Amino acid sequence: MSRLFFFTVILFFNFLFSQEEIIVDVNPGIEYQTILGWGAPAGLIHQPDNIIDIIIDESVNSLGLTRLRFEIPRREWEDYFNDDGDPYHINWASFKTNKTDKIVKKVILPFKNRVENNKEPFSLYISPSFFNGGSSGSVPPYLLYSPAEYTEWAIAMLIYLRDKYDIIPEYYCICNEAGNNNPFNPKILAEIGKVLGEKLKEMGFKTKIQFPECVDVNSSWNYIKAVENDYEFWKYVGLVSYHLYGRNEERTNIRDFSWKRGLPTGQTEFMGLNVNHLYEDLTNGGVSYWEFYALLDYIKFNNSKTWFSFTPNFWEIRQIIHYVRPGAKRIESISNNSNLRTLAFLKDGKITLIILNKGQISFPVKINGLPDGTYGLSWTEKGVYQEGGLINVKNSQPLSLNIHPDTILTIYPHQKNIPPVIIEWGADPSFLKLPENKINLYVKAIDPEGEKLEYEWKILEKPEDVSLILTSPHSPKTFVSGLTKKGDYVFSVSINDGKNEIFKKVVVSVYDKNQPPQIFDLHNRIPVNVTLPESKTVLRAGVFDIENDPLSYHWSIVSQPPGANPVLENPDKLSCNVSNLKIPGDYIFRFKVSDTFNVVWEDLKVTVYQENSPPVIEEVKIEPSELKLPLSKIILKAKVRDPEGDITTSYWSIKKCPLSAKIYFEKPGLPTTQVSGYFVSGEYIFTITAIDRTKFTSRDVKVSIE
Ligand SMILES: [Ca+2]
Ligand SMILES: [Ca+2]
Ligand SMILES: [Ca+2]
Ligand SMILES: [Ca+2]
Repeated sequence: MSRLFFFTVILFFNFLFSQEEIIVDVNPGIEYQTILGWGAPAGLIHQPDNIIDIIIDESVNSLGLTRLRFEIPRREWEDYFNDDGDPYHINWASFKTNKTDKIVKKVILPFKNRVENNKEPFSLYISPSFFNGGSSGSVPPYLLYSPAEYTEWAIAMLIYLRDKYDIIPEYYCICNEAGNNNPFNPKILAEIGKVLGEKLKEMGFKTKIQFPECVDVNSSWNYIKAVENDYEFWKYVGLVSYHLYGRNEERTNIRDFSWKRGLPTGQTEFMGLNVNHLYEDLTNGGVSYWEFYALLDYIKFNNSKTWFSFTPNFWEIRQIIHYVRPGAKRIESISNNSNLRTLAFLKDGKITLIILNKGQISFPVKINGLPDGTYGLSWTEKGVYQEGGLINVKNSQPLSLNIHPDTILTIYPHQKNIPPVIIEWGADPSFLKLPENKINLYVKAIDPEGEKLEYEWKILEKPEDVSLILTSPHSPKTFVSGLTKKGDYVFSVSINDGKNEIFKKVVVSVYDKNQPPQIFDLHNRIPVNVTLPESKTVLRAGVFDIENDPLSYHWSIVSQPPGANPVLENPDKLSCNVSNLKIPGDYIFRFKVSDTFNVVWEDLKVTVYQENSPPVIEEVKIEPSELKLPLSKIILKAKVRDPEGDITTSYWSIKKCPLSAKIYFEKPGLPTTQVSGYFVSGEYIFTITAIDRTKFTSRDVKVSIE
């Protein structure tokens, strides 16, 4: 240990007296938020099957992520058609689960198992999207205007996840980015939140509402202010979250408001995240959850998407989140030079300190307030991860270090010998096409204690009757020859620091011919559901080719309703506009892609629905006919009809009533409902909204009680 300390001092010596020393004071007496979880990119699901498990492993075990977001598959779960028009009865046949099952099996369970293997709390939240212009499609009006129907839609998913997979989300966000390209607003969220929140409580779900999750901090703050006095709503809110895509000056307001109400905050989406965002969110935003959205923010794929390396962002952000685990409290740490930012965290009586120097000069630093003990030292300098061995704090002495330019440095409590950290590994090239039959396998690791590492490569799986030669199986890099048959070859490398042994697997696929392109996420949008007189949509596909061959696309019409004459405007593009969909019925479009060696295709059905007219509220009756106090209940009875015979749902709300009256609907989501409670004399206006698949109509019912 003393040898390593000596090494560290020498390492920093050259820089040591270059400038005046900066003082960093760590003060565990002042505590801020508790860290609850670090979130993973929602896009994990879109990665190729053969690489997803490796990405999840690195995301959980190296980067330290513990949280996932699940977007309800909107084009599949109950979507365009309401299940049965009764929000108090789930017609399970209308709730399609293929995609949900795939996401749970491919991402959520493997991720959850890894987090729980580390004895850490896994956390999940649900956040459906309703973008008018997105692949999700717009919100169906029955979800927007009937909080009872929305509640059924959400609860059905929670019941499904619980009963089938034993998964219970911590939070439910009603709309991803409410107000951004969708018709949600603060009042609608609060109305749904109250009904959903009460139902969750009643059914014994621990799930709380995550709110408002707007596109940026300032819009989120406006949403909060719009409903800040609606305490009935706030009692169901468990997390205040925001995205970062616009103006973000109001972070401290959101933080202070939330903390005052005992609520944690979270940053839950931005593409292009770096360590500065994390710092701002942890300090000004006071976040307890911080979440990635784009996988590319920390992973760099090779051209074939068969392998990846880590970006400098991965290592810089890892300097914080790998070491600061759920349950840690952020505590005060102050530097007397604003160019040097610091973060400090307390867990189990031990302190982790992070120093961020994003400037171009190095600084000598003196750190006060670290408890006596042994600390590990690691840093990422110009995007390169490095280990500095161990250092000791004795007799409450300050610790002197030098922070290099463009460096994020972590001083963490060293509690036991730590296994080597793998920086990169893989095969080069990452796959082979016969007759090529040789590759290089490589791994690069460093040990936190600076221990000498030993390597051993092994063959785990190979096709029969193949003999492979590994030229240097005990080196970080080895050449392998003899991959002469097609199939998957699985290698493993063990890395041993004398006390811990870790393993990595490398899978090399050998093909005997060019591989066809893969089509994914074939869909139409803008709009997703076409109802006349709307007569156009956009056909979209995603394609991936492992050899990165130049690709050509072709959309065509396979079948259409009699008399139809749709026009494909740009059939040679990935995204093709189709117009003149003037006849209702099913249109089958074919998307074909060629890499010049292979042609593959998939078909997409687009249904065009007949023109729709809104439901009609034919009559409303009130019982009793004599409305005289004392009165403890009345019954509202509406008769709703739809000209096309669509499934309709309805929702009752109170538009106006005397201030001192306290009344509530027994079943506001049914045409007939009892209204109970405490009535006083005065004027009451009840509103019923009747909703079919695309339209709604409302009627006010005025009642005088004497
Ligand atoms: Ca229903
Ligand atoms: Ca070690
Ligand atoms: Ca190909
Ligand atoms: Ca209708």
